[in-house]
Amino acid sequence: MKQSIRARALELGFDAVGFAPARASAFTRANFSLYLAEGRHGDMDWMATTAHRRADPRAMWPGARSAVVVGLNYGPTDDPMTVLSQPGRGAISAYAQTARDYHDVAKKKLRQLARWMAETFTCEVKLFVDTAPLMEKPLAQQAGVGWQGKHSNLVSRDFGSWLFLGEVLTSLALPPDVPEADHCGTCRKCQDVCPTDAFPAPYQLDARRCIAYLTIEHQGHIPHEFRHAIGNRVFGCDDCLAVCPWNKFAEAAHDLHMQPRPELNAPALANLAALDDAAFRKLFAGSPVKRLGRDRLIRNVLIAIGNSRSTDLAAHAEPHLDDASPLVRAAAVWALAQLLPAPRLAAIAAQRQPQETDNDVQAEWALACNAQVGEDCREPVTNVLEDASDHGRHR
Ligand code: B12
Ligand code: SF4
Ligand code: SF4
Repeated sequence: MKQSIRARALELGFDAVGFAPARASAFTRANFSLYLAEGRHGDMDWMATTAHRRADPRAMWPGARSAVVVGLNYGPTDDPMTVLSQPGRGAISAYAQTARDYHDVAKKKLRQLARWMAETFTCEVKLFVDTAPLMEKPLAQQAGVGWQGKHSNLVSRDFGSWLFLGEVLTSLALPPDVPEADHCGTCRKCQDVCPTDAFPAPYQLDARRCIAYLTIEHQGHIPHEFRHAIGNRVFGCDDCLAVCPWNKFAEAAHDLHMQPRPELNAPALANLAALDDAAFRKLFAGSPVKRLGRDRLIRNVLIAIGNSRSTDLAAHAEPHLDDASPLVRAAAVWALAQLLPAPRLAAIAAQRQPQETDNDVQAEWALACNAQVGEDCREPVTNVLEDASDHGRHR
C-alpha cells in the first residue's frame, strides 16, 4: 500500500514522500507552548487561537492515523542573495517568484492524491498545505523527508532548503518511515547570517524579529529597530535558507509552475513604488505576494527605498506622502528622512506635517525632523552626493 501511494505521489510531481504517525511528540508540543508563551508568534493571532488543534493532528481530526508528507522542490536557479547587493532593486523571496503560487500547485496535486487514496483503499482523507492548523515541519521530520535545521525549517539531504511541504492525513494505519536524523552538526551558518538576530537559540525562531514575518505577516508599521536590517527585502527573506551547506545537493525546480517569473526577480524599486492597486493585482496575479495587498507591499518598498542610499529614489517616495494609507505615508516619511538632506526634509515637513491627520504619521514626522543631521543613516547620502558616480551604495 505504502509503495503504491509513494509511486502515485511521485507520479503526480511531488519530489519527496514520507509516512509518519498522525501525532505530535511531547517535545514538539512543549516547544510550541514555549513559542506561544514567549509571544514569538507576534500578531499571528491565528496561531494562538488554533493552538489546541495545531498542537496535535488528532486534536484536529481524531480519526487520523497516518500522515503522508510530501515535498515540492522549488530550488532557485540563481543565488537568492545576489539581489541583496543591488540596492535599487527589491528582493522577493524565491518561494514567491514562482510562476504559480505553491499553495495552488501543491493543493491540486494533493487533491488528486487524496481522491485516489480514498477510492483505492476506501479510507478517509484530509489534505493540508501551509494554512491549516497543523505543524508540518515536525511531521515531515518524523516521516523522514528531512530534519528541522537550526533555522527551524526542514532541510533535505536531496533538496537542501528548498522544499514546500504538504500532507494527506488518512484513517489508514500505514507503517511509518524512519525519522530523519539531525545533520546540522557544528554548523551555525544560518544563525550567523540572520540580519535581525531572530534566533534566540539554535532551532528556535522569534518570528517577531524575522524579516519574513515583518514583511509578509505583520499588519502594522515596521518597527524602527528592524528597518535598516531589512535592506532591500520587500517580500520575505531567504538568507538563512540560502547559506545552508546542504544546498549543494539541491536541484533547480523542474515543475513548470515552480520556475521563477523573470519580472519577479529583482524588480526595480522605482517600478514597484509606482504600482497602484490595479497594477499590483496584475503583476502579482497567481503569486503569494498578492495576499499581502498593495499597501503593505508599498510600505516594504518604501523601507527598501530608504535603505537604498540613492537620492534619485527619493522622487519615487515623495508622492506617497499623499497616499490614502497611513501605513504607506509613515513609511514614505521614513524613507525621505534617510535620503534627503535636513533642510530639504524640513521644507517638505513644513508643507505636509500640519495637514497630517494620523497620529502615527505625525509621530513619524516628529522623529524624522528631530533626528540629528550627521546621524549614521544619513552620512552615506552625503557621500553619494559628493561622488555622483557612486549610485546606489551597498549596505
Ligand atoms: C507561522 C509560519 C511562519 C512564521 C513563523 C516561522 C516559524 N519558524 O515559526 C514566519 C512568517 C516567520 C515564517 C517564515 C518563513 N516560512 Co513559514 N510557516 C509558518 C507555518 C504556517 C507554521 C510554522 C509553525 O508551526 N511555527 C511554530 C513553531 C513553534 O514551530 P517550528 O518552527 O516547527 O518550531 C520547532 C522548533 O523550534 C523545534 N525546537 C525547539 N527547540 C528545539 C531544540 C532542538 C534540539 C530541536 C531539534 C528542535 C527544537 O520545536 C518546534 C516545534 O516543532 C508553516 C506551515 C505549517 N502549517 O506548519 C510555514 C512554513 C514553516 N514556512 C515555510 C517557509 C518556506 C517559510 C520561509 C522560508 C518563507 C520566506 N522565504 O520568507 C520563512 C523562513 C523563516 C524561518 N527561518 O523559519 C515552509 C517551510 C518549508 C520547509 N522546508 O521547512 C512551511 C512549512 C510552509 C510549507 N507548507 O511549505 N513562517
Ligand atoms: S528568514 Fe531572514 S530574518 Fe528570518 S530568520 Fe531567516 S535569515 Fe533571519
Ligand atoms: S545552515 Fe548549518 S545549522 Fe543551519 S540548517 Fe543548514 S546545516 Fe543546519
